[in-house]
Amino acid sequence: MCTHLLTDVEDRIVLLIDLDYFYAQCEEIRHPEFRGRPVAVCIYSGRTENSGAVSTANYEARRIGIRSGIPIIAARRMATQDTVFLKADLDYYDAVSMRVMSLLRMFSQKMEQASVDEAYLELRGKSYEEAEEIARQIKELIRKSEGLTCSIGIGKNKLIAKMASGVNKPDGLTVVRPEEVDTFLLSKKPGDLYGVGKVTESKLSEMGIETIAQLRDAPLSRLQSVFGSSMGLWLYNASRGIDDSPVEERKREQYGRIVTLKENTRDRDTLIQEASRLVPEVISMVQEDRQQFRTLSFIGILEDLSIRTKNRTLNEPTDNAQDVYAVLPQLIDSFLSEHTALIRRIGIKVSNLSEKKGQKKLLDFS
Ligand code: DCP
Ligand code: MG
Ligand code: MG
Repeated sequence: MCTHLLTDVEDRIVLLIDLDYFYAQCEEIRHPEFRGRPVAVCIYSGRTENSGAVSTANYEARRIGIRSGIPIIAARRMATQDTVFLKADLDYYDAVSMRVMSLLRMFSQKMEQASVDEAYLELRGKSYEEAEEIARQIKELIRKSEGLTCSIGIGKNKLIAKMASGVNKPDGLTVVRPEEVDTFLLSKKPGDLYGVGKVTESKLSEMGIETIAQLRDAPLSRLQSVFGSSMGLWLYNASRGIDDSPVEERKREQYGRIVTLKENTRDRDTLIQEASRLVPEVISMVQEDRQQFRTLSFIGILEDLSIRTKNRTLNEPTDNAQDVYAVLPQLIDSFLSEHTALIRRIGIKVSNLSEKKGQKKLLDFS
């Protein structure tokens, strides 16, 4: 069965699905009255009324200069009268994200979630026409079930798919066939290669490399002497559209869930009760992935938004909810004895994972 290893890379098609202006689009869904107005979703640091940063903005807001990463104060200066400023509701966006990701999983066994709003899917044995049709179905499904638009890029590898997804945002669908890769890349700048940051870009520029064509002319040895052997090789390959990195689910290191409390509190019973409510969901994720954990953490986010954690490592790995219920009150007690501030959000997390052996799913035998 290893004969297909060599053809692996050639016969695959990669899709990158990225949700458009994700946090802001989530807000437009539950507040249709905001549609058409500039919307900025902000993470407030809490220090002063407007301290913090914009985490994302809808396209109306981007048109007036409001975008991810800028200080809220700067965004307020650019804002028109009808601009809406909202506090980020990460629990809500996470829940939407999880639902979208499970929809995407239906389209391929090979999926890699790359961030809260994007994932790579790998298709095999399909034509580019078929891949494009699948992309349309994905867009339709996400729109029907969640009301969200996304942009999809299709290419022969992750690099090309990711770059293609950015071409026609929002609600884009861009296919770059293997024979189009050269034209596509030569129309871009080195800084457009996904993975080239500002530092690399300016180093390249110092070397006199301003275009992809010039990057291709640079000898591998020169790139490696400036950027190190692996980054040098990556640049050499990327400028030629070569990227062999596999689409694979990143190994999870933890499972967890966080909620915002109805009101800030230090009440032991309330904390135990609210934390216990998170247990079934976390445990079912662990069990579904056939994992076990040894470490359990109670997370408390205090009034000033600082995050504090109490951990307990068990002697034996487990995937059992009862073990969690047994330890939680002790963790909460020691948390309360160490921190005097009111608690605003709480969470539980399990980590120190290992695979649960001996129970295979039917699928594994096929
Ligand atoms: N995000 C953030 N801070 C940043 C960048 C992003 O909090 N500096 C969050 C908010 C975004 C989400 O991550 O909604 C996804 O990031 P994207 O880069 O995909 O940006 P958007 O989905 O917001 O916009 P686009 O339509 O360009 O994909
Ligand atoms: Mg996005
Ligand atoms: Mg994204």
